Amino acid sequence: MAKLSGGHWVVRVLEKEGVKKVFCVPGESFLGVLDGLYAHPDIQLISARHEGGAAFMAEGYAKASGDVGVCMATRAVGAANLAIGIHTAYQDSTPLVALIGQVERPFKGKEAFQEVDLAAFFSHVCKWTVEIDRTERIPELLHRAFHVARSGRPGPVLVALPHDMLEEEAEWRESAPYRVSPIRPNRESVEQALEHLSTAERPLIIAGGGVIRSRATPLLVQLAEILQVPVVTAFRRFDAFPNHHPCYAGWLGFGTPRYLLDYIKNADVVIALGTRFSQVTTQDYQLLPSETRLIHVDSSLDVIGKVYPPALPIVADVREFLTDLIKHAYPLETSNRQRIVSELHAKYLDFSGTKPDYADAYVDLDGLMHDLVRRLPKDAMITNDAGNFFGWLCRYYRFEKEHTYIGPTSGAMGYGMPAAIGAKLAQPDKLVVSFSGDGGFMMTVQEFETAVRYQIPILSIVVNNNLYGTIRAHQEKHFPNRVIGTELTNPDFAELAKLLGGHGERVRRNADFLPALERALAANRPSVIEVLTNPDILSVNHPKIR
Ligand SMILES: Cc1ncc(C[n+]2csc(CCOP(=O)(O)OP(=O)(O)O)c2C)c(N)n1
Ligand SMILES: [Mg+2]
Repeated sequence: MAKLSGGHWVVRVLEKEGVKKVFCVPGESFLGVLDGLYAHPDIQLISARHEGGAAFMAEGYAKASGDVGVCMATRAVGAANLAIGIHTAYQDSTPLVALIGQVERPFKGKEAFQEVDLAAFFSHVCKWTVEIDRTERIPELLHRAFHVARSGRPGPVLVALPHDMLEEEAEWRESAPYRVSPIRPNRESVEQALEHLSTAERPLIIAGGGVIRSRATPLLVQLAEILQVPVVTAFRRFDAFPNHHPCYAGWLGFGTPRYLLDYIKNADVVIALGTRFSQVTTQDYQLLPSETRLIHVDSSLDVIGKVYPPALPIVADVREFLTDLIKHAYPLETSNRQRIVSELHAKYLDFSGTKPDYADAYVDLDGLMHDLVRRLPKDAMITNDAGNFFGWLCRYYRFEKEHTYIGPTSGAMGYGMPAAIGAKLAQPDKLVVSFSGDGGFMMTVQEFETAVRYQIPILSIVVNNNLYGTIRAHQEKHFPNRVIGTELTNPDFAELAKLLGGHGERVRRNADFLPALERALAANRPSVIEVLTNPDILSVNHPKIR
């Protein structure tokens, strides 16, 4: 039997799990794994400039590919930097395996160089954490890490790998990944759900991440059409349902319009598909009154009842559930429902309709969205940071196709551009565009160099108002005339992009945006379009300054 070092065992397991990309900042504590990757050129290593960027790349890659994302970092210092991406994967239910080099086994407990108990440190933001202490156990525990990351409600798993174990040799034994079949609902639950839905006066479907993950959107479209039920998407899950479809009623999040909240308050039956009912989706847990009959379908037992006690809890994969439900569903006498569906969709169209509001002294974001919605191909993938600029994207962009949106429900700034790098690696044929503010872009700007080095042609739109605008808006509302800590100065982002080896454009007025976009698209390399906007306009609902 051939002997292999621990580092090479790790890479063998990655290969068996079908891993194609690994994102890291290298460290001496996991040299053994890096050496294993050297011997496996089929797995591409992307070496980033900060572990936060590497983690966001892996998370965006996982969302865009439907596979498990893998990132690596070194001991406490690298792991601490990685934490923001791990937390994002946790809140976003994204399957992620983080491999962290750990101090040598004989030195443990002595507060060795960069020592921290990694498994304990990350236990609150991971589905599972484990430190592997014997080379022989690498296949068993690492396959399990992948299984835990992708099963039930997916999420991050942290695997700590002691430095010396990665260099110790042991005899290789064959191992294989295991996959659990998606959970089917029982027949009785499906019949009851259908009964509730069919007899409802004012029904509603809330589509969450579980719809996207299980690739169930086409089935959901069918169901909504047969039973004429309006569909809303959960926070930052816009692409769970085509936004131009006549059954689409809008989205839940910051700034959800009144017409939708009013309808939901009076809905008698709500069917929630693959959503954990986050604070933002539920409008601070105020969304559903106690009288609502809730049917909650989720692949995880833990999610059910966490926020709202359901009248009918169903632990099942969303796609399996919809497949079974549709088999039994029959068209109803639906004139009343048709009216509801078309009224809500008309209100959504009205709310999200763009206008060619162009300005000369700065870039008007309404006008910017008007141009973007028309120019970007429908299958372009969009990622974003947290920030005030997001209000415009959220309100006006129409996600018409599946798998076109990748956004953090964790609200992490700095996410957009590295997540776009990960998404582009997963979907090289698609145009991938990130949206950031000046504050968020600067948090992970160094990853633009990573995109240049690996020739990953993403496009980053940076909305510059020289402010941490969101916080400034909160400040002005809650503590008027007491502005502190929210003013920024910035470099010329277009020049910065060029210095880093990419393409850069700086746009000062709306008329110049589309030509700049065309040049950036034609450049076919990492590009930044900096958009200079008016710092006085701090909300999508702000009366404009002309
Ligand atoms: C990592 C992280 N740090 C802090 C925050 C809090 N926060 C939310 S939005 C925001 C300001 C964003 O500024 P910018 O990116 O310039 O966008 P703008 O709001 O100006 O459009 C801050 C600091 C956060 N969401 N994420
Ligand atoms: Mg800003």
